[in-house]
Amino acid sequence: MGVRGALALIVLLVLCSCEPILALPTPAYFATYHSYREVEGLLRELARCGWVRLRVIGTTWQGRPIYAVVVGDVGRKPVVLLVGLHHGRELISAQVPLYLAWLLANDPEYRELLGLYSFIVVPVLNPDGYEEAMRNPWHRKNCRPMDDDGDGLVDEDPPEDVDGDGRVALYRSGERWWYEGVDNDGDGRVNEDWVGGVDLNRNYPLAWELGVSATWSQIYRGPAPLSEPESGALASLIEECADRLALVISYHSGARLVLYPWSWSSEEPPDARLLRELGSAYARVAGYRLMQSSRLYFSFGELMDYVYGKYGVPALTIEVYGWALDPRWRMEHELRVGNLTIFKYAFEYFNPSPGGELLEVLRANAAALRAVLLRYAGVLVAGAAGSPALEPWELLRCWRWRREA
Ligand SMILES: [Ca+2]
Ligand SMILES: [Ca+2]
Ligand SMILES: [Ca+2]
Ligand SMILES: [Ca+2]
Ligand SMILES: [Zn+2]
Repeated sequence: MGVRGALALIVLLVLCSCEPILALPTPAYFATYHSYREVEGLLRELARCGWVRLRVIGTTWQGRPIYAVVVGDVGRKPVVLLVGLHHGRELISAQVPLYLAWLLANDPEYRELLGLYSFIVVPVLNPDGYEEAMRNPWHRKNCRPMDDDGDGLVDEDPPEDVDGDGRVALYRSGERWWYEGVDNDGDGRVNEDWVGGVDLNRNYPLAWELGVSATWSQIYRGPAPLSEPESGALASLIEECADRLALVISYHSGARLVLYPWSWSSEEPPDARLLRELGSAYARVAGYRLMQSSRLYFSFGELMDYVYGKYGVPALTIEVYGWALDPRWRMEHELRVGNLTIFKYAFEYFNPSPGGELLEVLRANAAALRAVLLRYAGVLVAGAAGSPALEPWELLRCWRWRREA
């Protein structure tokens, strides 16, 4: 055995001899993105904490389990539901709830929240889309097998990284735009039948009928409301705990915004004042802008509208990162060759770079959620119909936290 071998053996022995009961990762784990398999490993590790349970709430088209991390006493405490990754390419929207689940398992400041609330965290609602986005950073929808061009072949021609630079470029020339790729099936068209799919955040039953019915569209609503295993699983989970829900947050990326209902209408929601208060408290701490969702753009059959519209539960959509509202960034990241424009930064458009930038987004969102939950504990807990009234000592704690927050 060489010096290296001996060293490895020593490291191994040390690791084995002092292996903790829980092998929870450190914050550094969250500074990079992980495959879905690695995410599953993390979730299993979290579930070894006494106050954390792991549930499989459904199975995707490609057979991947969809997990819910259940933290604290969901039977007694009002439930805060956190949902990430409706859209494959928005990897950061999974990282935020994963990080929060880890904090709730690990960090005393966040575990303290379990005195007031319980949490259900669905960090990756669209695991197939998550994995597909590793190949094609433009991938948004789920992976329901679909023959978009009606040639009898399913998902046969997605974009690909032809020049091997690790990116899938978007080309534009005048009015015409297209993605990097080859004609996989030799039908004379390039990238005409991507993997999947349905836009899961257009598949919920509220105002679904107003959504886009063209199957090739990035915002295709699906053949029926809740037609997809992913959205169906989440809807069942919500139905199960609806009478105890205190707050629902749906994480996305593409911009830096806090959005409140409605998405489908420019009307004010009945609880506009409360929703704006919650939203602006979050926005202030995280450094985002607050806006009614429909002011960004209209969307139909979307989760936040569904939970707020059907159950009256306060719900927010947080766009945690992205450059959609910054045309200058986009221009700076485009390459111009004659009248051809090439854009290669899909990943960076939706996701912070690994390292400090990524950790900063996670920390800002964790602090913002904690601040909102403490500051508005009184109203959120009381609002969770069917949840038992707070004990006097709990109210006292609310009051103390309110002053801190
Ligand atoms: Ca086809
Ligand atoms: Ca397809
Ligand atoms: Ca083709
Ligand atoms: Ca084809
Ligand atoms: Zn999204």
